[in-house]
Amino acid sequence: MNQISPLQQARYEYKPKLPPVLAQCGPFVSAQLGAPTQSVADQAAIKALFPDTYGLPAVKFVPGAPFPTTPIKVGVILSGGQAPGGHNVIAGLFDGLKALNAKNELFGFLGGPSGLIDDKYIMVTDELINQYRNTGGFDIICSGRTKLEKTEQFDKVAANCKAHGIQAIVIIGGDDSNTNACTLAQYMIAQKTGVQVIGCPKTIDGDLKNEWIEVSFGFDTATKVYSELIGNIMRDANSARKYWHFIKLMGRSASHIALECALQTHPNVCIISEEVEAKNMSLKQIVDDIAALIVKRAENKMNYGVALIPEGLIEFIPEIKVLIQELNDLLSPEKFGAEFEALADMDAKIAFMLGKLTPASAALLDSFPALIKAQLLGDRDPHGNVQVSRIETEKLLITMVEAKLKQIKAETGKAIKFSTQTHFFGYEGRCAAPSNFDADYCYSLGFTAASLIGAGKTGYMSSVRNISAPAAQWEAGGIPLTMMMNMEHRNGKDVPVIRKALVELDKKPFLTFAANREAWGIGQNLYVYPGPIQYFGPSAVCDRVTITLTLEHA
Ligand code: FBP
Repeated sequence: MNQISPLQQARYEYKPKLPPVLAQCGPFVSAQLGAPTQSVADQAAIKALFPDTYGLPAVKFVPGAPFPTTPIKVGVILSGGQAPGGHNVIAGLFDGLKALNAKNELFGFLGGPSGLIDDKYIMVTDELINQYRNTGGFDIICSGRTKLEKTEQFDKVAANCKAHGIQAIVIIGGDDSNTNACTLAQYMIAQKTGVQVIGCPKTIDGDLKNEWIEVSFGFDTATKVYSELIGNIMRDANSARKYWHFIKLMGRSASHIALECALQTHPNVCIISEEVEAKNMSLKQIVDDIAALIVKRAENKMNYGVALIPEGLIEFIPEIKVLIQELNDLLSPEKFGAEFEALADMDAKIAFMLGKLTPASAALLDSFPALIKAQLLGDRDPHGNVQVSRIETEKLLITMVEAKLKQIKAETGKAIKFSTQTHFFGYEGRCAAPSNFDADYCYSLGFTAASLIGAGKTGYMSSVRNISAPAAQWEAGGIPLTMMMNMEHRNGKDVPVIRKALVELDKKPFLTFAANREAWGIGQNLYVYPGPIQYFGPSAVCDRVTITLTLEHA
């Protein structure tokens, strides 16, 4: 039985595009060095913590004389949540390493950082990688969320590298994983191991970006998949004209995904968490605004609509943020964690917490439907924190809007029909077959990582720039990991971390949305139906980049 779909079979033939410098010279390029860099903030503290990698210059690859290389061994891991294109990063890395020296070897450590620590790996070979070219998923070596941050873990990694003769590690991950890559690079220099560490920017959330990293890979494909699904739902809403669809979209913290999908599809409502925080909006205000729009549309005989809700919203609503902080604190092992866990059932747990929270937070928790209370008090993450992504914000909003509409009816006699459907789009897009953009970008990131290794660099993130233009105009190079760092207060301590890029309210993507949302809110026939990702056909359809990237670099 043929287990490969016809599309996957055809995608094996796709040849990802490279920035011209790599397409012409392969990994035999010269590293043109820029001026010394500094971290985005807290320069003195970051410099003290990363004395050997701080201030390194950014690197741009230019054509250079071939340099002879002796064979090297390299390890690679995929870290954190899946993002379309991860396999192509490994393919680009593999091809780049083999172009440097056909005897180079690539170790694929299994299951994320834990594979590197526990020395679980497979060898990446031609035969293996060829089965995964241009495919979605991380299943070639799988991923994991173990945090690689303790010295004992670094000691094990160094010992494993020494045992195998590995001279470089490539960490494909988001902001946290690349923060750890930065610490590991400093450790490897301080311990004189000679092991280079290179990062690659991954996450569908799109929140690992800056001047040098224009987007993290996977954002393009994931938002195209979600926009297709949203468009399909919009068409259904516009056909049946009887439901309001509340759609929660992944994005652990930042609202880039919701914003991009709104720009692609023109929903009636899209909440942007960063705006909620900036305007200090309460949950009640958000609900009142949605209810007001529902009433307005109903008055125009439109008892239907589509609302996009970012997954991270709950943590940006000021009073809920306080409640969550209090819960995290009260449920810590130092406070009442054990006592709370020992309670017989959820009712007892809720009563216990209501007695411990401040009056304002207790009143807020008590006002939530039972389902949300249980989700707020349910399983914690490995750090003991509330798992906000499991909270069904879309259902909470619907319940509160229903209550508001009842109140309106009681006050005005106006009965508003409000029938709902809920959706959560996240996993549907994380392992999709990469768009042409992500296939090209990821392959280029991996190939650039091989070139950085060839050029002897460590403590760098692979950087491919000018990516809103066709690949023939892309540039390749590296950015020091320390450049993206600042100090943040986490779990009671000041720690160095890569700064997360949230939606900026004074930049074109948000401003474009803000200028149009009122019209989209009350409009009829303003929905856009993007349809599925196209892999073959006219370039205007197949190679289109996200609206966010286009607007940011217009
Ligand atoms: P990364 O930041 O690790 O790329 O993960 C992104 C993400 O998809 C978020 O959007 C989401 O909140 C989270 O992962 C869910 O992760 P999990 O499936 O491990 O619960």
